[in-house]
Amino acid sequence: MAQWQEVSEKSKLHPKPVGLVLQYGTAGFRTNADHLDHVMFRMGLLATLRSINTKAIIGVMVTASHNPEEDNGVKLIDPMGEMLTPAWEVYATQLANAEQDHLITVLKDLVQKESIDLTNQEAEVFVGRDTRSSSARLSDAVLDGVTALDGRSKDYGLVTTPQLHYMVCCCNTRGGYGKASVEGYYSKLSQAFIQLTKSAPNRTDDQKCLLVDGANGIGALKLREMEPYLQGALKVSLFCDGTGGKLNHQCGADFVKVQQNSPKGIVMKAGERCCSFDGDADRIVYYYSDDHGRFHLLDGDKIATLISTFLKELLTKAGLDLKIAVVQTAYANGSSTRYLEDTMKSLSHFVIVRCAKTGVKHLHHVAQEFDIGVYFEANGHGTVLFSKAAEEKIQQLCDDSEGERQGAATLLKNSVDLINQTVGDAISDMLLIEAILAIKGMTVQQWDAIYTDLPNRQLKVKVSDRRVIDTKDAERKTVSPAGLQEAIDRLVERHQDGRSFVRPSGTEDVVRVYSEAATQESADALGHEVSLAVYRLAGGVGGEPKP
Ligand code: G16
Repeated sequence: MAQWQEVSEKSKLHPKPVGLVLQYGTAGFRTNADHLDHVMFRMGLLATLRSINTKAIIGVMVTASHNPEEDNGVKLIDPMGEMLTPAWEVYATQLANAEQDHLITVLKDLVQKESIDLTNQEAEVFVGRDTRSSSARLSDAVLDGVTALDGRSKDYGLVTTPQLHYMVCCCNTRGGYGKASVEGYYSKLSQAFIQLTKSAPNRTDDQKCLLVDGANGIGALKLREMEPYLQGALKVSLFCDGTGGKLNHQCGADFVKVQQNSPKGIVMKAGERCCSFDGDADRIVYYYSDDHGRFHLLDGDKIATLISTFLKELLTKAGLDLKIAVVQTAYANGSSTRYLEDTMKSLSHFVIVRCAKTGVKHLHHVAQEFDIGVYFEANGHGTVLFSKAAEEKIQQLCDDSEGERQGAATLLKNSVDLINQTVGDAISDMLLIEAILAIKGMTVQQWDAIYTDLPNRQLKVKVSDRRVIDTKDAERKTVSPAGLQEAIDRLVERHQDGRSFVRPSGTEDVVRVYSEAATQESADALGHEVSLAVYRLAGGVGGEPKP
């Protein structure tokens, strides 16, 4: 077929470094940007085939999110704005790793397995990119891949990852989810936010102020663009806005969460509400500094607690019997799980709690099982899903009820409109949190006081091949290498309220170690001891971890 000939010729312009092997990870491919040109071209091919296969628009986002500036990566978006389905992750890995002379065979294999008819088929791919210096040329490589298979493409240029997810969903629902443009996104979210905050009419200017760390990335650009749409309902002071500093360097949600400290150089007044986005604006964490200058972090667990409590209270007021669940990962602080499972129940705010593997794709999937699924990773990546039936019931109640019930139903309806249900979205999450705090008349300190986090620590260990670590039970236990879980169990026993697990990262070449315990000293010691066990039993490199 002439088409294969053309793909083969064009792919030579995007040569694969011989022998390079990459794995589709937690959120797509991710590595140093210099090694990704062929991957991008091939993901353009893959997205085109997926588009034919699903008869829908597919998205390709060029970003390495929280990773350093010199890395890059790609996230693939399925028709309803969700992450690429797992079966196709396997094809993506096969394509990315095929040597040049084997590429067409792998493509033909995929076409045959998925029974894709390439004759007279329409395909369309949306492409977006973050602010990394390598992103423009890498997104050109994606576009080349789409063209090679005669697909159509639309280049959205600089957008946040959640904005591209939103565009894909809007188009595939023929506008049902909203207007597929950045203006459509800004209008939809701003309107919902303005409506919600009307229920909190007496907010002072001080209460409307929020300090936002844009991680020197795309989130900063887009939030600045959005500000006029908010019509003063939120007063944002933006720092790390990309005008000076380096992307994700000593700033951003990942830095703040892992270091448990504020971004370098930020001046926070005591009690001031602050938040940080990550490099592609799909994660958010909040924090403040108290009267004694102590830093307080409100991570994804606190966010999930705030949102699920708010929704549960509204459901009760509206008299709606909808099943609400909170989905967490092994990283969820033990105190948060206890609060959700026990304290909320005792307050008659019963929610179901589930644990999924790391990666929003896993949490999203579990959250879909419920009428309302609130999912958040502790690192601040998450959103809320409403089933179609739940949305219809909420709408019906808005139309048919009156008084307090209608008031609650309207707040629920505006919340549905404010939430980006396709994927975790720092801007949408930020607005929802701000609206909830305003409506409940809550300060950041009062929110923080809902429960007290157990002290915890996250560490990284370098090993020669992180794939030697295999896990089970939503990553809470290791099954290999032999003896590692037993070692962790023995170490955990020595610490009051101790808990620890290890897992290979799917975005960086490291093994992640998590530990928590009754005191910070104990959590730190446990983290170090477990890191040493990983280093010794899983082929550590570069010297033993230091305390
Ligand atoms: C990605 C995923 C998240 C995950 C994070 C870290 O975030 O989307 O779900 O928690 O990586 O994953 P890992 O521990 O496997 O490296 P982002 O914001 O970097 O795209």
